[in-house]
Amino acid sequence: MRLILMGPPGAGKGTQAKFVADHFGVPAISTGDIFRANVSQGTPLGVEAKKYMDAGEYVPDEVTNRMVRNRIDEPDADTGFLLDGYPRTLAQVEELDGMIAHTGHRLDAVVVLTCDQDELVARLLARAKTDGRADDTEDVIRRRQEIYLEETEPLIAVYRDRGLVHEIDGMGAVEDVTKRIFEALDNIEQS
Ligand code: B4P
Repeated sequence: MRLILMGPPGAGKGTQAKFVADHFGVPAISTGDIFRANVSQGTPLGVEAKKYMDAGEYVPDEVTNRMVRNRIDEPDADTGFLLDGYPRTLAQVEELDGMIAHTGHRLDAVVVLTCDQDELVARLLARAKTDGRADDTEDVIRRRQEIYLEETEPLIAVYRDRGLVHEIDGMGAVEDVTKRIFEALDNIEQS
């Protein structure tokens, strides 16, 4: 199973990714988590990514694409993967198309989590209190929402044209959202 999980910041991508990846027996690959791990270890990639993440901007495509390509080449992704937070730009879509074509497989589905704007902001502000993420301040949250609308939301139409999009209501209890995702995906044909 080769899946993408999309949605605005706060829609529940990271929250749902683990459950969905476990259900299908594939690794959950979160570009945000990989960047954050590099930031906390102080690697050159982390130092580069931190400048963008702290401002709510996207890390440049070249850096992000190289990182995902390396991760997908690892053996645990041979039978599939769930991408959480990638692709986020048109250039990343094209790059991912190339990566998947290279393996002789195809993308099976794109899950788009939807959520009310007020609820998105409330969730991220709540996380700011518990997790202390540098990009969960009100100004940066607003910038992340803006950039999502400009750069990432248009990708949904691209995947919709390919017949891959499953739009899932991300409001309500976490386990209810998970159930909706499973219902949508359990009967799709896998490559
Ligand atoms: P991400 O880590 O992907 O951050 P995110 O969009 O905020 O989503 P996340 O998965 O963390 O949160 P979720 O909605 O699950 O990216 C961070 C940054 O990394 C980006 O801004 C960018 O700078 C960089 N980056 C990442 N990928 C990139 C790419 N491809 N290209 C360029 N740059 C990239 O959860 C939010 C909160 O809501 C949590 O506290 C959770 O507990 C809560 N929640 C979830 N579901 C809920 C529910 N049903 N009810 C109540 N609360 C819920």
